[in-house]
Amino acid sequence: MTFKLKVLAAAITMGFSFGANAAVIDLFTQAQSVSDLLGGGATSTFVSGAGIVGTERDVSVDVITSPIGLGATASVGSGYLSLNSQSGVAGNLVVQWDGVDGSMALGSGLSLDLTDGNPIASMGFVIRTYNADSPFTFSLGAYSAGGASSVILLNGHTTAGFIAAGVPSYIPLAGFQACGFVGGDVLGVTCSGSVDLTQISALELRVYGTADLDLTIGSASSSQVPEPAVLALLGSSLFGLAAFRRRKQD
Ligand SMILES: [Ca+2]
Ligand SMILES: [Ca+2]
Repeated sequence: MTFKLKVLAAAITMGFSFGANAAVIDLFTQAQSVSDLLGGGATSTFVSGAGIVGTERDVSVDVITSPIGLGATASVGSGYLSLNSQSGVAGNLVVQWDGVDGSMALGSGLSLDLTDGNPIASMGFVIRTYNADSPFTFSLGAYSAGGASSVILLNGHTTAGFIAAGVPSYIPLAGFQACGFVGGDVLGVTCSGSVDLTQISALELRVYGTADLDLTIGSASSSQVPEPAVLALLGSSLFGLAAFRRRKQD
């Protein structure tokens, strides 16, 4: 048995296929690679170019468990974000879209309307995992002015080999407003203040890997999702809560 941890598999495709309106986060076409070994903290790189909201993508890898001398590598290109870990290695991956700061400190350089002018209830992310051979959890955090934030932590889906269509995880935008929610694949929604989804200053994806994880994720955007499609596709307790909250507001 090889202990290679390929995190080539966490393909995050956020909502592309449902409508024309979309706030593109990252097409994952600008190549980037970062490798880390145990000790010495995380290793990070910063890449700028077209197809990245706020121009710059910050990526760090932090190996937390490893036999001597082995490590993990995150790479981006051809529409995918991947993480490859060597034998027995477990590591965490962080991807930030926070404008040009050249730092893994969380900046505030975005001015992003995740709704793209649409009702929050009609928008969401679809995060597709194309390959994940070990358990992992991941979070998506949205930040806005004044220290407001909302972070959704989810269980990732494992796959038996590479799945060409990907295995989707759905994150309705309204989920960021469902502070305290736990249910389904959602392990928690942690809020500080009231995040303004129309004025996002930073987005952050975190992947918490376990040993021998190979993960691949696809390109990322927030897109319009027709409600019947949402109901049919999601049917999740998270969306149910979002719909409940919306009815209360009406
Ligand atoms: Ca940055
Ligand atoms: Ca940063």
